[in-house]
Amino acid sequence: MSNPTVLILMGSDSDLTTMEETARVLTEFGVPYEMHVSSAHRSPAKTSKLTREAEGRGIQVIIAAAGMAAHLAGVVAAETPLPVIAVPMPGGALNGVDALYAMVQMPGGMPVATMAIGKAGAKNAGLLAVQMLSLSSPELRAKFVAYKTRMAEEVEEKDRALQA
Ligand code: RP5
Repeated sequence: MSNPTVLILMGSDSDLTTMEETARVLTEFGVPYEMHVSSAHRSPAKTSKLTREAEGRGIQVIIAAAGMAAHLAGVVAAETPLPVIAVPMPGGALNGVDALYAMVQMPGGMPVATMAIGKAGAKNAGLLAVQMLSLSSPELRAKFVAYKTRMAEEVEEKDRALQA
């Protein structure tokens, strides 16, 4: 695979089953990515190094997934000019609502694009990264338009089946 353009970070390997959905989407669109377990709290130096070096390595979008006290996306955004997409992980006492609130409540001046909790959010993080990269890639844009057309056709088929 060519050089990664998307960097996926997750706070724990327990987030992997959810974040495989992001990887699946990027693979489907042929977007090269790199995935690391790196925590804002448990391995701050590693997280900082991966973030600071990302742009110089050709990364264009960073996706950060974390659960509970989910600071990962925020600390990543603090150290890079790249756009950051946040994915709240389910689990913990509040099953992802805690992570959602942590991620969506970034102070003014420090945006992260926060997705839904869990697999839907992980899928959409991949798709939003594709859309961002599409701005400078007509080929990727065409694939995304085809994806949306296919989705509409699937809804149509389901409706036809319901009417039959
Ligand atoms: C967060 O705490 C991780 O992103 C994970 O969602 C959650 C629990 O981590 P583990 O205790 O399973 O490693 O930092």
